[in-house]
Order: sequence, then C-alpha cells, then structure tokens
Amino acid sequence: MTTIEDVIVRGISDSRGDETIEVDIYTKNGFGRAAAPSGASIGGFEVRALPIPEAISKAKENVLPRLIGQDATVQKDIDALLHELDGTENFSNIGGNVAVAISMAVAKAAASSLGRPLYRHLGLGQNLPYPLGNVIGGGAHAIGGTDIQEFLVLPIGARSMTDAVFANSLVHKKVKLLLNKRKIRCGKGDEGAWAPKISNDEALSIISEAIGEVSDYLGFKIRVAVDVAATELWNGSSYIYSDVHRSRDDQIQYIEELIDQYKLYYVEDPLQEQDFEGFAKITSNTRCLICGDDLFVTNARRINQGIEMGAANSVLIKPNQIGTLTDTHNAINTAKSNGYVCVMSHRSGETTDETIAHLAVAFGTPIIKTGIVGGERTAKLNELIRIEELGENMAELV
Ligand code: 2PG
Ligand code: MG
Repeated sequence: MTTIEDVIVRGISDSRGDETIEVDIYTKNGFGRAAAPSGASIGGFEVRALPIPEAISKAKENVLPRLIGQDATVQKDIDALLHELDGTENFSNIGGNVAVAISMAVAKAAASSLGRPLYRHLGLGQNLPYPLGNVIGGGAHAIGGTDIQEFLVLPIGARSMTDAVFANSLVHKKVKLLLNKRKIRCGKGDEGAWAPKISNDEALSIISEAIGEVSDYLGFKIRVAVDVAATELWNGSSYIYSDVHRSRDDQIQYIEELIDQYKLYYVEDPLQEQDFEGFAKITSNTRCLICGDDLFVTNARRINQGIEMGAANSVLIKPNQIGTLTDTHNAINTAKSNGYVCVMSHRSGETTDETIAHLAVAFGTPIIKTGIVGGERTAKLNELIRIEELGENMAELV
C-alpha cells in the first residue's frame, strides 16, 4: 500500500519566475507532491542546488528508477538512499533541490497512503508555531531597499493561529499607511515585505509605531525582529552599509544597540557565516534570541560547533539547506536538546508548497518564518489555520 509505484519530476515556476524542481510520488493509494524553494542570500555551507535541466536529466537517469519499489513510510531509508546515490557531502551530484523535493514528496505520499495529515505522520502533532513575518526589507531581496534584509514582527501574545496571522497582516497594512503618511513610496521585495529606501532606524521606528497601534487595537503583544543577513554585507574585512562601513567590533556594538533600543525579540545572522566567536559574544550579553541561518545552514555538525562555543541560542531551519527531512529532523533535535529555539523557515524564492507548515508542527518548532502576504507565503499560513482546526494549540513562547 505504501510502496512507491511511480515518480515524476518536472520544472515549475517559483515566486520569482525562476524554474524550480517539483516531484510527484505515487503509491498504490497515495500521492505526494513537493517543490524545492530557493534562496537569494544563500549560505556558503548549504547543499548545492543544480541547474534545473541538469537536475531533471540526472534525476530521471539515476534517482527515480531507484525509488520505485521503496516503502514511502520509511523516511530514513529513502533519505539514506538519496545520500548513497549522490555520494558527496553536499548533494552536488544529484542536487540538493532534487533531494529535498523527493524527500518531502515521499513523506507526503506516505501520509496520504495512511490517510493522515503530514504533521501527524511525521511527528506527535506538537504545537502550532508563531508566525514571524517580514514587513519591511531590502538586502538581496530588494536591491535599493534597506541594508538590513528583513524587519519582521512576531505576535507573541496571540492565542490562536488566526489571530496571529491577521495580527501580522494588520501590521503590514499599518506600515504601508505610515510610509504613505511620510510620503515614502515603495514596492515590495521578493517575500512581500515593503521595500522603501529608508534607513534601518527609520524602518525600526515605523514598525515600532505600527505594532504599538495594532497591539493596542488587538489587545495582545507583538514584538520586533530582524534578519541582518550579515554575510551579504561582509566584504571580507568590514560590513558595508550604504552610509557607513562597520568593523566587526562596530557591527557587534551596533547590533547590541539595536537590541536595546528597539527591544528586539530576535536577531538572525547579525554577523557573517564564519564568525562563531562573534555570535557567542553577542549571545552572552543578551536575552534576545540570536539565530543562526547562514551560520548553521540546518547542519547538525555546525549546530554542534555553535553549541560548544555558545554561539547563538536559536537556529533557522530550512530543509533545502541540508537536503532531506531526516537531516532536517537531526538538526532540530540537536538544537532542541541543547535548549536552542528552532525557527522553521521559507526561502525568498517559494512555491505554493505548504510542507513547512506541517514540518513546524511535526518537529515542534515554536516559530515559523514564512512572510505575511503573497500566495506562496499565505499557502503556509493558511495551512496552519487548517491544522489548528484539527485541535492543535499554540506553542509556548516566553
Ligand atoms: C533568509 C531567507 C528567507 P533567502 O535569509 O532567512 O527569508 O532568505 O531564502 O534568500 O536565503
Ligand atoms: Mg536569513
């Protein structure tokens, strides 16, 4: 019943209009479909995505035939097979984009064969994650916008998924009104965040004003967060902002000032992807969540290195950074067993695939970063609203 009978791979369009991999898996009575997302600010230590035509022809020749006859419910074996067929450390042979689409599609086919929601097939059905959504942005997602890649909000006081989702939407709308009031015109970046040409401070003060008003109106707390994506600012010796160059020490001081001044709840990638010591320094001085994205790349080995050094207290989880669900789950377990807060995450190039909504619940990440507007972002948020209907509760956040 759960044996894989057919596999199809194709190229589809993502939210940037770039081609990406989609995989369909058929069992006798089940079906799973998943697509690989893609990043713009890609960590140097992520697994490698192959160009689509090459990825498809290699998959058809070497990978798909080997999946036929496998049991879709034994995820570990499927993922081990993907590693074996690839034979490299970073999926540079079959492509991390092919691997992640297959890994997720197999899990979905297994869940469908067993007549269960994906999150219950993969996990115990834990709690619903709080949505971390970007409201203003720039960096690699909107050239000409802010230097810091993402200014985000997290509705920590919401008591239901619907309240949380719409709190973020209200902040997104309110921020646009405040920008209009200041006669600042802008479009949107890759993830639907407003992309005005303003300073980081201006962005933070506009968002603070917006969350003040929206919190008062809704009666619960909303906090501010940033993803600096500092590897993108780093030129090998300094962090290059449009108005100033900051040394590593200046950058650390700047981040600490932003945390204090704007009471930031969460800072992702405040420093470039190799600076474990710098991350440890910032982490030791604050109660703010310091999250490693390019630093850890969802890789249990790098997370362990961080744990040993006290670098960060939170880990961004992107399945396509590591290539399989088994590796993703390992990364989460490693982080969680050491008290790190895991944040499931989309990529800037997305599809309407909703898998990460289920992964966040199944693997128990208390936060999910997946934008606020745009069909490829709301696909995940709306799936979480549907999961809530099945009786799951919001996660605990302090
Ligand atoms: C990030 C992500 C998602 P990208 O840096 O966290 O917001 O961006 O997918 O471009 O790496
Ligand atoms: Mg990031």
